[in-house]
Amino acid sequence: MFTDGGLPERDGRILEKVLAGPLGDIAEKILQGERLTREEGIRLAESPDLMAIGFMADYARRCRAGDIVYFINNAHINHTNICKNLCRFCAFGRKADAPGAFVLALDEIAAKVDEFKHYQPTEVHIVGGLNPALPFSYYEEMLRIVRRALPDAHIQAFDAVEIDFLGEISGLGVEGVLGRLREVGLGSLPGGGAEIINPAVRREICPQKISGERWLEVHRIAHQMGLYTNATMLYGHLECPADRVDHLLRLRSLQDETGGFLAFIPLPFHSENTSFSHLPRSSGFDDLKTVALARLLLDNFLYIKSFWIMLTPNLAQISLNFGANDLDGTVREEKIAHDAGAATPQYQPSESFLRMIREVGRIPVERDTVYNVIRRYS
Ligand code: V47
Repeated sequence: MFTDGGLPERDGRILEKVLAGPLGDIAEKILQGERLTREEGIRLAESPDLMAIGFMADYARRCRAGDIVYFINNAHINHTNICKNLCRFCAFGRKADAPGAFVLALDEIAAKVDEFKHYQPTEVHIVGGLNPALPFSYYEEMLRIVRRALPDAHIQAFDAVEIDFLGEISGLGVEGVLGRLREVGLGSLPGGGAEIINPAVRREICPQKISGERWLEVHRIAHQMGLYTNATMLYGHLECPADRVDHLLRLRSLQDETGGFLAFIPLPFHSENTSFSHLPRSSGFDDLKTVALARLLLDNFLYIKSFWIMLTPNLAQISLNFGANDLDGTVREEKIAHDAGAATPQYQPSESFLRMIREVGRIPVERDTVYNVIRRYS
């Protein structure tokens, strides 16, 4: 049964309570489809009222993006973990002579992609460290190999930090590199490397990494060239609520300018084997609030993705009621979170996504990277 506002009756009763509570003015703006300010974002980020925030985010999700929840049949490749940046939050990157350092030779990448052929992923997602020993031709050849083996798969590869690095080592600059990589199969950029845009936090957690401004600039260039990208935020380390809000607002501004972001993915910090191993994992409460905050502030993003590998399948499923509408994918092999202590599996079959999505009463859709529908399930 529905009330006049189009909400189920039960939701109407909850709405009344939210409107009468301390976040009522913000809820009113969400109902009117109005944009939230920085101050309102900070009030949400600091509020303990998870249920009210989740209710608003779920409402915003329903209005903006409907009842579909997406997943993708994809495969990840990490070609090297040797990295010159050695970010303090990262357990994956290491020096060339450190135990466990690796580089996949091009024939090893070819063999890996050959294995992928059995399950025909529609996306190959590639990221790695900034390895000074690899020439630009390695990256071009890697994409050629993937494209030759899986001509129909979309290649989402190299985050903005890697693209900036490739621009430097090749002398081609960001635009030159993106142009050359696109010729050999690059389809879009993943959202990694954003961390937290605030330079003071960045100095503590990743002093060698490009600035947040530069990260945004690389995405701006990609968007201007017609390449879609994703955006992430690494949270649960040294940042404060205002840092999260400012980060999201910078993404919102760039999206207003270019419209080139597809999905936003909040990434909960995993601390094992990092310089911050004394920090606990973010709570489930904080994870859900962060998803909801993103849905409420990022009013120009259609897709809020809960990366089940980092969030855990259970929390990722609950997050579907807190603003998320994408669970990412089958993945198959994941090193970045697992090196930092993630205890989730590295693979989930499509059937698991169908179950997770149906259990919360939503409609599962297998998508490709740019959200074309591959199959809508009843
Ligand atoms: O760039 C690194 C983050 C990112 C840790 O675009 C960590 O669809 C948690 O960007 N704990 C890589 N996070 C993963 C990534 C990603 C994942 C899934 C989908 C997409 C997409 C992008 O992971 C890194 C960094 O921001 N990271 N170390 C850590 N210890």
